[in-house]
Amino acid sequence: MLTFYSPAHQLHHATELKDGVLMPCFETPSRAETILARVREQGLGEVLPPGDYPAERYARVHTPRYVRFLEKAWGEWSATGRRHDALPLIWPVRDMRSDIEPEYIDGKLGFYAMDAGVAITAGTWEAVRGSANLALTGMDRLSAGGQDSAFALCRPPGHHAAAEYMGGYCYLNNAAIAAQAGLDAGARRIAILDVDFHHGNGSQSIFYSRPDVLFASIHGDPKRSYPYFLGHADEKGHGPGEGFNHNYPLPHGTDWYGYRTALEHAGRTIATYAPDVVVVSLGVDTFKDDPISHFKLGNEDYLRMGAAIAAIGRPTLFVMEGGYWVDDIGVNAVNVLSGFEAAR
Ligand code: 6XA
Ligand code: ZN
Repeated sequence: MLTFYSPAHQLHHATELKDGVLMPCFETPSRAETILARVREQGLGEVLPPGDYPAERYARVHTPRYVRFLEKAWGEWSATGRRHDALPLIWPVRDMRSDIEPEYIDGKLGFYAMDAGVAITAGTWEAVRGSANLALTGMDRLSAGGQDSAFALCRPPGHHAAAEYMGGYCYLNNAAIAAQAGLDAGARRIAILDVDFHHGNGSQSIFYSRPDVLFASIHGDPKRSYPYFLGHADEKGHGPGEGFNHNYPLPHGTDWYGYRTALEHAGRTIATYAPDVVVVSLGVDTFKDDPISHFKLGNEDYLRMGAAIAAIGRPTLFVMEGGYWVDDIGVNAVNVLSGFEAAR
């Protein structure tokens, strides 16, 4: 399997507000480097750089004003004399206006964010672009034919980012950008299977009213787990998208036996949909030792997860999302890919 990787991710290392305290993000550069090392150690296949793409490609699923904000945010923040990470501190909830973009950067940060887990630093935009370009390059290779799977080693992750907001370490939605690129290259249907511990609220939101991208997510029940405000089982899609959104919220402490049932159901649902490509939002924060998540999967379970994804039987693009127990992140992520290949 081809892996797409770029060192640009190293330009983004940020702080987050967690438990009421400003601290280094759990989402660190060492995550991607550990996965890359494991890809090489296991001889998974060639490691290739991304292509370059114009911002218009991101604006196929994000609004142009949001993409422009991401590009300019650090410049506007640092022009005020601040050199530390830019974090939002006010958010437009419920009946407040979301049509008028504030002019001042402090207003913009809240306007385009869902939480305080998305600091913007001097290198964030370069890293974020690089990450989206990996997903685009992976999808382009699948669309060109001759490859049946690829791995975009994306960092920062993407699945919490919606058309017009960032959140949960995510800025551009890499999986959604790739899915749209697949359609733009001629695919009729794409499925996104999100196996990260956290519900992929951004991916759901982007495609909620569309039948051409089916979204299925297995995650910690939002009644108790981030992102709290989306990811319930009764969210089935809207209008032409009705019936194309499938959420599998599972309780804290879910182990492989509980997880497998949901995964197999999601796999059958996707196989019936017969997509031209499956995009897997690959988070391994379902691991038993993950410091911010609450499932109980073990190292070997990720091999089984890969085999279950292979059973869907479609060309597959893996897009890296979460996973914060760095000691095992390489083994777990590459186990999914090896399990997939062994079962193909
Ligand atoms: C809140 C925790 C964000 C969750 C990030 C994640 N700062 N999403 O792993 O998949
Ligand atoms: Zn996650």
